[in-house]
Amino acid sequence: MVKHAKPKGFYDTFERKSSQGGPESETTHYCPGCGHGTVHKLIAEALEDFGIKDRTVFLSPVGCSVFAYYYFDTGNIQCSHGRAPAVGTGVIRSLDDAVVISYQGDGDLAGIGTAEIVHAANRGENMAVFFVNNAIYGMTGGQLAPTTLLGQETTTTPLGRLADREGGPIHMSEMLDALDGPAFIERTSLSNAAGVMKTRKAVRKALTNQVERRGFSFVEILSPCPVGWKLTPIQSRIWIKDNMETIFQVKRFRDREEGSRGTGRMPLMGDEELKELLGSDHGEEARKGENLETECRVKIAGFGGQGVMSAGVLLANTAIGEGLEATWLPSYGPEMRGGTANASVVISDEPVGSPVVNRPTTLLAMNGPSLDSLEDSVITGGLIVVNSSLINRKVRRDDVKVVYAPVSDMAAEAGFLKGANVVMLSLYLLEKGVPGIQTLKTVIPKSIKKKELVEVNLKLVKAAEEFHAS
Ligand SMILES: Cc1ncc(C[n+]2csc(CCOP(=O)(O)OP(=O)(O)O)c2C)c(N)n1
Ligand code: SF4
Repeated sequence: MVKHAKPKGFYDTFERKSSQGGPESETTHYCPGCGHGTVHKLIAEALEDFGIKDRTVFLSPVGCSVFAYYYFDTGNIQCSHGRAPAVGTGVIRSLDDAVVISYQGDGDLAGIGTAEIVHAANRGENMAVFFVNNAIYGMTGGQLAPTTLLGQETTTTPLGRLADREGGPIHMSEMLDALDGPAFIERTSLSNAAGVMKTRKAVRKALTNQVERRGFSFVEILSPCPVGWKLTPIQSRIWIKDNMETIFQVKRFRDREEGSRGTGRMPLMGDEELKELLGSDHGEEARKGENLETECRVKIAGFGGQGVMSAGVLLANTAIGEGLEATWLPSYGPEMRGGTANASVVISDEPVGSPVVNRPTTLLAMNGPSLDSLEDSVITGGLIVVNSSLINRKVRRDDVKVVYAPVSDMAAEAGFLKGANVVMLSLYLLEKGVPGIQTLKTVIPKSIKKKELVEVNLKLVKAAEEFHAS
């Protein structure tokens, strides 16, 4: 007996909001005859049969399938248009055991996210990509997509797509097959029951590859959009067979037994490599007796050319050199030089959740405009170090600790004005104690490319030490 039931990869009920304000629904939001429902079911069945739904992270795209997170009982992330392969890269590289599914339409994958999919495939990232190609932008009303057939009428090509005007349809499977990275590439079709069964197999193959860590798998599925095509569901299936399949050849392009050759399968940098890179003992020795009380969120701000970015990199490297977690996030003003710029550095004992610093625990203000714009953002009890060579006023707040230091003058006295950033950074380390100034001294020779500048920078650290001790 064949039993038809909703696979356990789906939620029992789809608790999405009704657009009419009515009750929640057990049905999907897809139009009758839409291929998304079929592909969803094939994936949900495989998740159940393979017992992997609890370790699956499902990436919903922008497009008609944006609401996939209402259906799949998995981890879910809704990604910006076309960016699912980039998000998936982050997920798979940080969660060793995850099964990552990137589910994307043709506007999403072949139009807006062309770069992301090509590079993820080239790197052989360990993810399964299901590319639902319905030759149209379905959600937004049926505009031309990169995969629209020549002559096909869409709302933006009412007289049909012209090669001379819009270019020809992009063949994504063939394009990715030109790369060394992917492990598995197949194009299937939902034109009839046999095609659905082949799609089922390809979906399962891609997910098996995921579980076995074979790298990047790509399944392109020719799929009906009856509403966008202005055809009935049955006419749509016939249209796929007669039109899409003649342009997009249904076949298996690649099935590499040994899996991807890309870097997606390479281990990330381990402790030993980090130690070698940073030349420090990566932790215990340097931090003896020290504890980081809270997450440190540091904003280093000044005008372009003052070295705020490199000070941020040095700070993050110094923290990493002590076995701490650190992120560095640059923010540039509109001008390269003369405009304002700031670097956000987050340092923590734990992995850092976000590199964004809105409420710094410390502000290192290299110039007046930076102090003016960021003074109020510092948390109560925080620290502000002011470059008094360039900032004439005092800090207005009385609920933060303030250190005034003529960092530009100190750097100029040492014969290297550009090194004011290192003086500033050193003062921060001396104030906080963690990461330690000794670690900075080991990081400077590794980080500063121009060897002739190493000595003068170490001299600036010393100047800061003398200032701090005075
Ligand atoms: C950055 C951005 N640009 C444009 C849009 C508008 N938009 C929403 S869905 C969509 C088309 C999606 O088409 P496709 O990927 O083919 O999926 P389908 O709806 O056909 O399944 C577009 C352009 C958006 N939401 N975000
Ligand atoms: S517009 Fe097309 S792709 Fe979107 S739900 Fe309807 S049939 Fe499916």
